[in-house]
Amino acid sequence: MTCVMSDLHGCYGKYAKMLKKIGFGEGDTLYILGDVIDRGPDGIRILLDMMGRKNVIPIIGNHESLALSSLKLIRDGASEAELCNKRRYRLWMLSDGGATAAAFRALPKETQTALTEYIESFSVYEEITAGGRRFHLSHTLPEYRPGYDIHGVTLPEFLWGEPDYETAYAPDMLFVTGHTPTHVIDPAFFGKIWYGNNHIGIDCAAAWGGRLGCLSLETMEEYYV
Ligand SMILES: [Mn+2]
Repeated sequence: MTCVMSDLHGCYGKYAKMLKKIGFGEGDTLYILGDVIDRGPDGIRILLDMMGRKNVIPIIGNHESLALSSLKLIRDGASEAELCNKRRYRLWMLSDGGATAAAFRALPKETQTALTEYIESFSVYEEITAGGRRFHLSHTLPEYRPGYDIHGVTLPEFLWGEPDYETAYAPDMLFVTGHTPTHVIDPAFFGKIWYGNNHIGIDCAAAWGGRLGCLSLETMEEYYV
């Protein structure tokens, strides 16, 4: 089974339940489309679990990108006062990064180093074939532009962009994204995976009172916790 989930946002319980529900094993591959950390309490715990699994492929989200420089400062022993002097740290704290920072601070330095290196290894996007279909997997996408070439898109657009869900970006590719909760795309889809115009939105608002969604790319079967 090849499956995708996104925007776990510290919800370790939902993550663990989902792995059990789908019977995730060594022959399976799970792509996680970013925003593992922040908002909920247990983002670091999820990252540590992911790091131990060769068949979990992480893709970077805006929360990991925003946190990374501060995580390195904490690893290198920065005090709270020093961190508060950094704009990116203040922005991270405004983005509900407090629980992530506290959990990271409590780790041994070797684990901190392993985690920052792990985040630096995250893909910007992946393109795969499953069930005879082509999929582009990324945290989000930039607005559509005529002559759009996905391979010319820069990292910030994959982290902070707002996709045009009304527009098919390519005729022969399904674009799977998180970042925007599906009920923002269509209020009728609270807690549900959304499909339209060769887009698939999989952020089912796990940390906003919704659910964690998981999609099998071979069968298009949906799973929820
Ligand atoms: Mn995001």
